[in-house]
Amino acid sequence: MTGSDIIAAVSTAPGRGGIGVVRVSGPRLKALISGIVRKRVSPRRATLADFIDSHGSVIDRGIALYFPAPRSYTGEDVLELHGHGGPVVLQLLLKRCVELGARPAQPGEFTRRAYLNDKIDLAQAESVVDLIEAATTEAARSAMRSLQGAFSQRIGELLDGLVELRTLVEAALDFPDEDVELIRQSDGAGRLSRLKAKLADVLSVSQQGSLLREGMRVVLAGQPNVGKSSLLNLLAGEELAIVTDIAGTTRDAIRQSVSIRGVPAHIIDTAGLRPSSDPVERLGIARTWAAIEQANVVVLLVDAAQGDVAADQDILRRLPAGLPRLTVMNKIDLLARAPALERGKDGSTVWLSAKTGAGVEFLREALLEAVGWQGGGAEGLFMARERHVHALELAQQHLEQATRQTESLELFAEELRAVQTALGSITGEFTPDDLLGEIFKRFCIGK
Ligand SMILES: Nc1nc2c(ncn2[C@@H]2O[C@H](COP(=O)(O)OP(=O)(O)OP(=O)(O)O)[C@@H](O)[C@H]2O)c(=O)[nH]1
Ligand SMILES: [Mg+2]
Repeated sequence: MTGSDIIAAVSTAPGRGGIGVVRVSGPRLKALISGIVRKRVSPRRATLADFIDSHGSVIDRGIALYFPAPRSYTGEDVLELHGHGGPVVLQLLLKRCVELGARPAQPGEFTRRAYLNDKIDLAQAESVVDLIEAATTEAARSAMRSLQGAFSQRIGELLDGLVELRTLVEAALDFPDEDVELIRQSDGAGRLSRLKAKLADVLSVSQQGSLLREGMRVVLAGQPNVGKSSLLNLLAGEELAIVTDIAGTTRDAIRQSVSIRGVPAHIIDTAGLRPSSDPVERLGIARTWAAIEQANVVVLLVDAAQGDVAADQDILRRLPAGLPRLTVMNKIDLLARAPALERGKDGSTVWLSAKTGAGVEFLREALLEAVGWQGGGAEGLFMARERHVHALELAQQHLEQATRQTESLELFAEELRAVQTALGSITGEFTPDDLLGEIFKRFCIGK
């Protein structure tokens, strides 16, 4: 338990609703409870009660729920007052709690206390936010899996394997005469390569999870009139952008978030790229290039009826190197050509019609492929953040460096320690003290 003060906040969304909840957490809430509710509130039972202000007038009538420490969300005493969901009523309830010794909670402070009191680890705490912010069903499901500990468990398994290896290495350092032999006998090399394989696996799943959380930024680019706005409207399922046969219709970038088989995609329709002397159009074109800089994948649209012309080649050449790209040959209805997906070295080409919708499924497939989505649904995925991906990549780098340290056992041990620090930063729980504990537990040094 942390020796913290009492915090209180309205936990339901702002605005009006059927029910509103004020949540309070802190050490010893008994006095606060009796200042608001004039009857006994039994632990973990719904108690219908009047909520009273300092003059004894009734603020609201609702349900009081009391969760004594440590069996609560935060691990401290927690009180929930379920009243009517009006902003004024809820503010009055909050004010009453503050009069009775609470202070307004900081953002995320309840979950932070849950973490500090070991109710959940850091990755789980983060997945609480991810669950609330999930933009698609798949994102919500994978956030829930992280919250239940699926991600933390995978990190835990990695740490277990690592600690075993480190224990060996530390022992070898303590008994220099036997070091190489000891590590050979205990299959040190085998352990190291299994650890690498496992880490690569977790990293790949985490990258997928991170994609689910952040979504992909897709920029539709190309010459004027090739059908970018038509394609945005098709993907969005509504007429968001103006479509005309006048070249240079779109000026401002238009953004819309859609779900592509459960993966959030932020689609950006842009001003057509061409030399222009119109100052407004030039500003629009500058924005197109700015959007391309931020993209995860760029879709170059080409009018299939005209074919891939020099202007399209110019645009292709100006795209940032290394940025995943797709080519869409649009308007196949004019050619009576069948939709198709052709995979090539420099990105796939999709033949479709933004007007009839033929071939759009191929585009969805190609987009998912371009950002490295491995498909098969989100089953088995867990929500991960860029922070986690970075930490895993760092761990991977140190593991690679460890592999190259064949000369010095000290440097090898040092790299392994760095791997552990990186992994431990994900769950926020593994400190050097824990490592010492592990070593003592497994090896009898005093023997
Ligand atoms: N036949 C046919 N016409 C299309 C197709 N897609 C777009 N068009 C037509 O092409 C014209 C231009 O379409 P837009 O979607 O406005 O093109 P854009 O690329 O956004 O053009 P700008 O905003 O000017 O850069 C319109 O008349 C559309 O109806 C298609 O697949 N088939
Ligand atoms: Mg347009």
